[in-house]
Amino acid sequence: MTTQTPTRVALGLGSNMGNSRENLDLAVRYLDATPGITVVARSSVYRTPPWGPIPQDDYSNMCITIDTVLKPRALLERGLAIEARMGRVRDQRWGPRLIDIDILIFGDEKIDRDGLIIPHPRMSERAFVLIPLAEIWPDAPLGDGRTVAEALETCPDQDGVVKLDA
Ligand code: PH2
Ligand code: MG
Ligand code: MG
Repeated sequence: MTTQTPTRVALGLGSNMGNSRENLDLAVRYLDATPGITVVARSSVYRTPPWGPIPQDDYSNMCITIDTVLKPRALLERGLAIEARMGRVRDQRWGPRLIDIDILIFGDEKIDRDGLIIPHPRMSERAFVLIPLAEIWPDAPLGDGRTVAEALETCPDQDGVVKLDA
């Protein structure tokens, strides 16, 4: 039998519908219950102003790191299945959501294929991603030569991101 070496992966989670804290917790539990996925670390939860063109409620955002033997596409599909099982209905791009599970970093892989782009193309400008991720994996490679901690030095809009009580 061969044993595969797991890959360290960063996921970004967000919710701004229903009980956002519970939604984040449940998503982490579903991920951790997935064969081939082990949750390694979870950040604090942050209240963050909505980013993008659509006026909507504040988000709760957090990041987790996992070790996984799943391939990127299988991990994406597992995230989508968890979103669907939790009742997410997809309508507006950038719009409000019950739960969003995004693959941010997958080892040092670079992928741009059939809608799956890794590292996540917009994370280096988003305080609601970088601040929680820097808590648990400051050295994470963004794919552009910078680490998460380095990108945070120049990232805009950090003031609106507020850590919630544990
Ligand atoms: N996700 C979006 C759009 N805007 N804003 C915040 N603060 N947090 C998010 O997770 C978020 C967003 C679409 O994925
Ligand atoms: Mg997203
Ligand atoms: Mg998403």
